[in-house]
Amino acid sequence: MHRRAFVRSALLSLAAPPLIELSSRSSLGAAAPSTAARPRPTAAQLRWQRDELAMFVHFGVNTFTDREWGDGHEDPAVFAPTALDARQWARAARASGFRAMILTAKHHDGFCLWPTATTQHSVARSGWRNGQGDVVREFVDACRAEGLRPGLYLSPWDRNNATYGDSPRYNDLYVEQLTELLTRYGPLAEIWFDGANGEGPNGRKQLYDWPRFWGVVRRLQPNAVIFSDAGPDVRWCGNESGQAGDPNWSTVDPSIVTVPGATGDAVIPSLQHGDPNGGVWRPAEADVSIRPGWFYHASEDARVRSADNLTALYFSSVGRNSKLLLNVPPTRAGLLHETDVARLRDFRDARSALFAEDVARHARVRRLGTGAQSATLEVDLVRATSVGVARIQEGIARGQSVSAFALSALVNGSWTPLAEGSTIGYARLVRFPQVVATRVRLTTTFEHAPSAVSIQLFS
Ligand code: FUL
Repeated sequence: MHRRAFVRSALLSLAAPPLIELSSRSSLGAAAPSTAARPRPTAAQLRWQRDELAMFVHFGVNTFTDREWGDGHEDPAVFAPTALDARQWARAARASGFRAMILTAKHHDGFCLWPTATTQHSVARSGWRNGQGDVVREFVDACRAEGLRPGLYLSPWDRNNATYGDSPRYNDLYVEQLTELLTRYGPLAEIWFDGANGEGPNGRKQLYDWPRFWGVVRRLQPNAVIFSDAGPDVRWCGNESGQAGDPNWSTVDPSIVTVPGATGDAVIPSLQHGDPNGGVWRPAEADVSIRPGWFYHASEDARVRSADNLTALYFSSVGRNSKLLLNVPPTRAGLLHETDVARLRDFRDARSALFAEDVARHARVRRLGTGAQSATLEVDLVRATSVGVARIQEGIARGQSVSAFALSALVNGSWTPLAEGSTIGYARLVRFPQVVATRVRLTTTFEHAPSAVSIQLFS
């Protein structure tokens, strides 16, 4: 099969609607507690989650100075990609099953990848494309051409700008930068507000006007989700290693992390786990790089994650009710490195092989009783079938409720535990030692009103 057709069919099977439905109590006619007051995702949050995979693109002066955090004193002339091709980034992303991509329009060094009117510290002062270039434009165009949803990262921390630390003036400038990005490039899917702020004891202390920044995004890009430690739409998962929490609730108590970069003992646990009784829907995004650094360093060419490693990340992010934001940094040429592209392809092939065929798709399903707080469904595979992976999903459009699950299988006439865990949410991916089973049972415990749960099984 032609590679592209093969990828498409694999993705369709990944995205196929759940085949086994464990209906909510209300549809069984029982008196179900109302779910009306429970937080639910907005349409934009649902779309964000269904992307499953987004590619992060860290690119800027650091690419050329071999640094991770530029100090803001870089000469714009150092920005000199020799063969920049954003279409190559987007093609690699799409071919590997990614559905969105986020570019660092400005990192902490303050260098802007678009010709901004707000500062001289931008591509307009570089020799790239004779100072006429616009990386953001090329990025957004490439995303659209490849059917990916574009998003932008605009670092609040700015080590170059003279107004930084003069809080009202810098906030005005930051709003101008945001406004340029939000008005020039068409619809954006996600705006990424980084919580990093490395101001030292003698550094200039900036007081950010978060409500104003978020308000500007809402007004100019109402369909974009806003990411930060404090959301408001999508929260950081609390680490940069692609590990969503377990449990991972998409609801949070918004009084714990109120601003990006907030500190305190309760912050990381709240980002990692959310709160089953939280009053706000704010799912977690798991960001991580395919290399040790966020920016490209030739010295890391032999340290690109393997397909197995990436697949493990997929299980610890998408498979734990999160979304994987995987950084793949362009080289000084302005291209994704061939090793990284090959690993992305291997990652796609590994997923296609793992999720090739849902062996439960023709199975008979029985409900073995639905209590107020738990339910069991039994999948009759009819004949002995190898099973080693399960994909369990909750109908999150109506909220999240499962707090525990257990999987078991009928193997050679006896029921054998396969796996157990906590939350499900959008998706829970479970791997267990392969068994040859004739039946599989899934028992779920609900924290709130029962929700619709579905399962797919793979060998
Ligand atoms: C961090 C930054 O300091 C890193 O450079 C990188 O951008 C990462 C995604 O977020 O906070």
